[in-house]
Amino acid sequence: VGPGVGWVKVPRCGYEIVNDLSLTPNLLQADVARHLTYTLGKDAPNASVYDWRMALSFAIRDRIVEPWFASTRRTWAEDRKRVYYLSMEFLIGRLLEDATINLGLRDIAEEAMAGFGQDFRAIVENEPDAALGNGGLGRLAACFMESMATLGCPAYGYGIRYEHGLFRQRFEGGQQVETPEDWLTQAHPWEFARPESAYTVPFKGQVEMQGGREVWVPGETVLAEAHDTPVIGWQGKWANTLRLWAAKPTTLFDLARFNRGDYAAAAEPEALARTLSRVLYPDDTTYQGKELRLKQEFFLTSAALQDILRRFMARHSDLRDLPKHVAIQMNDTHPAIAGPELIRLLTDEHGMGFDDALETARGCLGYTNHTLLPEALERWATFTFGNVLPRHMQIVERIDSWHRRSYPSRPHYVGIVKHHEVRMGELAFVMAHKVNGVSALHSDLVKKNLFPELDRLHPGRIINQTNGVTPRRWLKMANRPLAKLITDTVGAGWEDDLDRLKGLEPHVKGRAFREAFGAAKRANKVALAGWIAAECGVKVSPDALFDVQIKRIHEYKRQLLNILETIAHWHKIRSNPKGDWVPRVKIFGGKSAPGYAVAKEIIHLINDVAWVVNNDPVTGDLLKIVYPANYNVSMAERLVPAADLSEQISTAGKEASGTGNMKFMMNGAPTIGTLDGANVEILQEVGAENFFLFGLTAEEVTKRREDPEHARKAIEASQALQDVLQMIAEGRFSPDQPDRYHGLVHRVWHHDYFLVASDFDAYHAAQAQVDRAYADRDRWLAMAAMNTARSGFFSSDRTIRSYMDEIWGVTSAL
Ligand code: B1N
Repeated sequence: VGPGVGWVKVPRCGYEIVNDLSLTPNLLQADVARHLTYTLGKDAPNASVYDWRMALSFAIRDRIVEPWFASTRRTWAEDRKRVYYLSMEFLIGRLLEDATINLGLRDIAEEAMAGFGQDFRAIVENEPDAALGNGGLGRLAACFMESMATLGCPAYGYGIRYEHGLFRQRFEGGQQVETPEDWLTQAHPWEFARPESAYTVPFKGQVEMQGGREVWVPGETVLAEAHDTPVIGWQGKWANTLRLWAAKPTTLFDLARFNRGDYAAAAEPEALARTLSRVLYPDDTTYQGKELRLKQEFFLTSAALQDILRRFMARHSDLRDLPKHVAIQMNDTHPAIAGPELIRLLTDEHGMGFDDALETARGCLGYTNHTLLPEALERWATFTFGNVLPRHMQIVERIDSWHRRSYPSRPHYVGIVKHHEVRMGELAFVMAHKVNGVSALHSDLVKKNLFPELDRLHPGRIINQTNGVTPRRWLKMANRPLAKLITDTVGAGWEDDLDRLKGLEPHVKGRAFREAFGAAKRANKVALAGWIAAECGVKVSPDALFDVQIKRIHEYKRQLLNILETIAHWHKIRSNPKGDWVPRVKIFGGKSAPGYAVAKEIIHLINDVAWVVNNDPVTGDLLKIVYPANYNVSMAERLVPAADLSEQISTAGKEASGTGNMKFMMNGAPTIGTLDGANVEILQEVGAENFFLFGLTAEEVTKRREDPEHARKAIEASQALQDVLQMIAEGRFSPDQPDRYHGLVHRVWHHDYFLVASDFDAYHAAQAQVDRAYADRDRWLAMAAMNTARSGFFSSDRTIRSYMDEIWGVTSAL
């Protein structure tokens, strides 16, 4: 059925459908039993947890389909503008429990499964994490999808259906070992394959002049096949689509080559096709100029744009109207080929003039910058770029000269093509009508340091959109004890109106509420302690302070600072074991990029220190260090609700925003942190009395680096740091190989780019302050509760509303 044909208006887009069913456990049980029997072909007595999980997932998915159709129909009927979020990463995690939460079926599902003698938790945990992303950038895309659905913002997410998501991490002798992740070896019950929605994506070849026109004659083609996963919003009022492309071979050129007897070449497209959507690049905030990555980026972008134009043309004929109906957001520069590709489609395929095409494309496109780190800024050698995308190379050069001509007299003009490289940041900037950073501080630095000249040429184009996280997954679902306390205190409705958490503030003054808050936290800590015992073989007390740093391992995030300070703390306890110490559990989680040797060495050190400290009878329960392997979204869902302290200690100016910091705040864990990324705004919201601030500011960092002796001076001024470095250098934590960390210690002394030494004493002092605050339990609980109460700003609903207003020009359909 085409748009508007045979469509009956469904009031409020399926809201009633969900609630009218007033689904009881019995009704849901019937659905589960039906799917178990007829979809899976299993008899209940022989069904495994996997089978039950599949049956329940299909039963829940059935509930999503109606609101999903209703949303699509409504968007067509009202001819609404749609948002297209293009991202190489969607770190969505598990979907089953989240779906039950948003449909209001969480408890009903639990009861229904209990009726079959099945444990709902075990079923939920049987689902593999969909790890189609590295870290914050990918998880942000997933939170945005959920918020767009909640807000009734008509939207598609476009990404790649990687066969293998982010690698699995194991530790062997304390060192990271990577193994492939294989979430798709099991059936994926949430997606619908759409073999009828497939597009040909061309690569390579050459551009020929034919009848006075440039014609791209590709050398290879690949088929992009759509796989749709519905994304349901809070209370099932709206659902959008996450459309992931799988690469399939086209036989277009195979046959010709095959007939010519060129069998190896005939097999080439097939090999290329299979590789294209095979694996996610495991780099986070770094970048390697690999041809396959460029092909993946173009594969995603071209398929998405063809799909977008097809949808537009089904209803409209004048492509100059595209910006009225289409908003395309580029999640970093990874899909920045969207600018030239849209121009190519508009000119080469639809006959529009270049200037009109450029204006039209820019009217649609927005660009989000997520990092200032120079090693993350994509730049492709013109050789590679021109080889893989010869027509786009011409178009990029034309965009560049057009832009240069518009601003002829600028002495500091920054070109898109420079020193035989295509700079994707500049390209994305020029092709976007809005460019945004992801926190107030970061957006400021994007203006001042990253694109100063482009900002002067296009004042007002750069804006800020501070990140956010979805409170449905990160509070309602992950932290049931606290969610219940919040509802009992301020009533329901905070889930999609998070500013209502402010209503907790007056209650924080009452002892009873603080105790209830403490009881919720303790329940989460008891659960985590059980899991840690099982996972790491370490016994930890739920009364100890749970101090958590979970994120990718990166020098700028400074896990090294944390472990060095932990050693100093251990050393101090040992010098006075009878002292009045606050017991602490240091929890680390995170993966290193496989080729990032320095990060891997930090992992090794943390594990080595953990082994020595955990086996030290002198410090005993006063200090434990745990580092569960394979940190991912579902591990974060366990750790965040149980955390007492949130470690956000990056070198100021380096963390664009952070989003973990927001999750901890929401879950009542105060931050120990630097003035970096969104920490600045967290501090502003929560107040200095509820935040442990330390360290150099971004400006001070720049200044400090001018002194080539900064590290030596800082170390010489700090006895504690000297002792720590001495112990490591002597092999105290690596008795089997005493010189193991000589390189690491040498780097702290002589190449301390991220200023670990310069911030050490301030961090050490801030940690002592944390201990004092925690020792006063009542004061601590008030701080923790204030963090939750003042976290409303960090809902991704606020972020998405702002994107809708300031970038996309779309309104809610609800
Ligand atoms: O994006 C997050 C921010 O909260 C983090 O501060 C930021 O580090 C993160 C290349 C990236 N920036 N850049 C990346 C990821 C993969 C890749 O291949 C770069 N990730 C971030 C959300 O805004």
